[in-house]
Amino acid sequence: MKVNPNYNTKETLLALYNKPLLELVFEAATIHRQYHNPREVQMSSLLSIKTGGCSEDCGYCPQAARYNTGLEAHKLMTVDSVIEQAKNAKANGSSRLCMGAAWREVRDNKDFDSVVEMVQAVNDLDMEVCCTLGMMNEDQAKRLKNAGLFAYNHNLDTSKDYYKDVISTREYEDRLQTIENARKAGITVCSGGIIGMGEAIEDRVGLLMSYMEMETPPDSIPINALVAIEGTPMEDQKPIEQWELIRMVATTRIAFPESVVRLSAGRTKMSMEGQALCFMAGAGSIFAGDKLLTTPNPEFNEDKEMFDILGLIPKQAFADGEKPVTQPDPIIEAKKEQAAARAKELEEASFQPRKITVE
Ligand code: SAM
Ligand code: DTB
Ligand code: SF4
Repeated sequence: MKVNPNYNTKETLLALYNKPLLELVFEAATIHRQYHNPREVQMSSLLSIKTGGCSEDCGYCPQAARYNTGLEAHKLMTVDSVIEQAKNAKANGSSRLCMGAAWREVRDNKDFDSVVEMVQAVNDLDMEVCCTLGMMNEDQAKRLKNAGLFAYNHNLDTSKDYYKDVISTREYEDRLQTIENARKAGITVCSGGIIGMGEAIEDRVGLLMSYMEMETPPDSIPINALVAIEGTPMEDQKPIEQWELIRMVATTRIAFPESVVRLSAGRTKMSMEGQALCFMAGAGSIFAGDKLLTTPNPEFNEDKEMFDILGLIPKQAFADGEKPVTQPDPIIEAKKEQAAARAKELEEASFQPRKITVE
């Protein structure tokens, strides 16, 4: 993954962001066509596998336990229901499934074992599997990779400077470390941010600078507009204009020509023309399906109609990288062996001929 050397400083990136809008879109569209098929757009579906009750204080998030957002918390979904949802997403054209958990971090417990099984099962459906589970260490990343994980989503959300105004329960550095752990395990990195949280333009550019400074920038960069949720500290944030989202997509496209830019949360508030400008300016992916994690998103049907009108085609799975091979997971295999041994014991016990004593 390479970066654009013409825009690798704060000053040059800021000047780019502030270019006359149509000039910016034109430059982005030109670069997009050099590196990507402009008709192809990846459809990625989100699935909240564990909802709400999160211990973190992310100021935008409906799932933080400390805010009264009226969201109903749910424990981890079963592997079978995840498979059902994945099949439905695939049938509707999605080539990637991103499973999100309202966790601060991954813990080595039964729930994580189930997530590993979910990754194996969805990879077996020939879909790209992505997870967003909070912070994780290197061993956990390796275990997910071994299960067939294609991508890990872990957003930096905003600039390093503005981060402390948004979240106090973790450091920017923690996020960078998790991204590094995913990368080291050979998992592709999906990392981006949110605009409309009250940040300055410099913070939007600062977010992009954080990716510029990485050894390798993210393979995909989601650009979200804040979904202002009642009960969170950001409930009163004024909605951004769609032009700002177009500007951010275009700037990201130009700065990271090889990465996939994902037009993420905020599409329900955009017109089809606004989205069209984003695709023109290099958005190569969307979240598809009537729900993001907990908030509404355009229906599959609406997006199908938009794709038809704009002449877009859904991107095939693994067009940008080989399908990971699912390897047996030692912990799950050991559990299966234990369960089989226990079942055998029970079976043998129930076949013991009963002693009949004749009086
Ligand atoms: N708990 C994990 C974490 O924080 O990395 C994964 C789930 S978290 C909900 C995933 C991402 O969703 C966040 O990093 C944030 O960028 C995005 N997000 C959450 N709430 C949002 C909102 N109200 N508007 C826009 N994006 C939001
Ligand atoms: C990303 O950048 N946006 C997605 C995904 N990665 C995990 C999440 C958006 C969440 C919007 C609020 C919600 O639906 O809860
Ligand atoms: Fe929401 Fe993730 Fe923050 Fe938890 S860690 S509050 S789920 S964004």
